[in-house]
Amino acid sequence: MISMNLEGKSVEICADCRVSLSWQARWMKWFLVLSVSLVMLGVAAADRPNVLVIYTDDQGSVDAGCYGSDIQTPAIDALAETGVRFTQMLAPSAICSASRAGLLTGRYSAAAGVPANVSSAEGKSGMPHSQMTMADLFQAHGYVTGHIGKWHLGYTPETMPNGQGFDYSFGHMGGCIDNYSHFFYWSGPNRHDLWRDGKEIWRDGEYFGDMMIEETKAFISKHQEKPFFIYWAINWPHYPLQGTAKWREVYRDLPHPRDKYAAFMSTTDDLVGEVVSHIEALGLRDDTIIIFQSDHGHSVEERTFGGGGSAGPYRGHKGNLFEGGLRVPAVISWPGGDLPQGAVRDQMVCGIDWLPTLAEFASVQIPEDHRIHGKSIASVIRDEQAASPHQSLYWRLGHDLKSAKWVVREGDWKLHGGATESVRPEGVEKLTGKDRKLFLVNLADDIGETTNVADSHPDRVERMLKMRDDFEKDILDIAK
Ligand SMILES: [Ca+2]
Repeated sequence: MISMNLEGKSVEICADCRVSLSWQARWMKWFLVLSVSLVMLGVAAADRPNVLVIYTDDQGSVDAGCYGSDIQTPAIDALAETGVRFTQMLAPSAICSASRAGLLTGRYSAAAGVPANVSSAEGKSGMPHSQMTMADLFQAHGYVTGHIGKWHLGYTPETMPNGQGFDYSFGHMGGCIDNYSHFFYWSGPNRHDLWRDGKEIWRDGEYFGDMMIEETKAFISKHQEKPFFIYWAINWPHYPLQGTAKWREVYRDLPHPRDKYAAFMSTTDDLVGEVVSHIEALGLRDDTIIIFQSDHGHSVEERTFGGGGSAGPYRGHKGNLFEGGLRVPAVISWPGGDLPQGAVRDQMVCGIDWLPTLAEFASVQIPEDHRIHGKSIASVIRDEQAASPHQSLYWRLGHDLKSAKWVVREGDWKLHGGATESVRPEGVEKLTGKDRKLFLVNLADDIGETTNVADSHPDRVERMLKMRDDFEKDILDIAK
């Protein structure tokens, strides 16, 4: 059963009845946020900043110029120069759907009902409709909300973007597409996947990057008088690596597959530059909060030729919970918001923190009885001496704890359960059976997570296992 407390009235919805109750559920979700927005009339919608969340796909931990990369990303670097860059921004998960669910709900992805990837097939559900997303929240506070790009959180009317708080949606619903035909890019029989507001559209042969720029710019132009909230989930540099000829030429001497990945990453940066320039040209830059972040670390899958991206000093990659899977390039820039510029923050923060942080910056109140795990990092953004709001964090990747990968962080300590990896850095020992069961590191001593010290710290392992059980209980409690 799902229990919602609405203006003092407790409403319970049978989990199995969610589909048939979809419109009732939608109204209830809306009332949940509306009941708060009514008391927030003191801040007029027009006085609120615009929000643009740019969420790239499979961009490696250090794959941007401002992180010391050899890949040219002038537009992302400019956001860092006009804002705050993070060295320890941890993705809500190490795979696509779960990371997006964590970002959009401010909850641990397992608590958002998406502990793993959801199906890319039409007709299959994804993130439960009952979840309150950033878009629901901002929409209820007078924002016009738009989704551009990748979704990968459900392929039914109520779990597609228009069912999850977005006034407008343009993009693909599954995990990835060929950027010219817009067919799902995976093994087996494939199918077309391009949608506008829940209706399939065909744009044969048109480059998806150009279409995303056109759509994002048009949405901003159309809604420049009203505050807008845009979730621009750029489906790049996720495979297929389809950068432009200009950048392929620039990187032609790099080794395969870094050459193709670098070209695609710089092409991704071109998209960001085009949209930021448009915001500037409209005179909206000071009033627009821009967040730039990757959904998790780089891929080592076959379809990306086994690599191309870089985790820098970190072990791991997409699909595992080593730092190379979780630590992502991340920047916030809001020139009119009196935030530091050209600043760097090393505190432990997480993608689930953006919902409460943006809510604070935009004077959008989260309903008091609505439970999230993210915490506002406004103080960290403003002050390099401020402590992380998190003493601990938790990740579970997989539906069943017994077979899932999970991680508990407590300060610099990190306990892994079920750890696996497809590729490991040169010189690092292969994980043993014992390592795969429990693997303890202190990141202050071992940022590369090379050595399991669980045997030397049995009390700490015990304590962190107890913390895991408590996190799991809390997740179960929210999911009830
Ligand atoms: Ca991804």
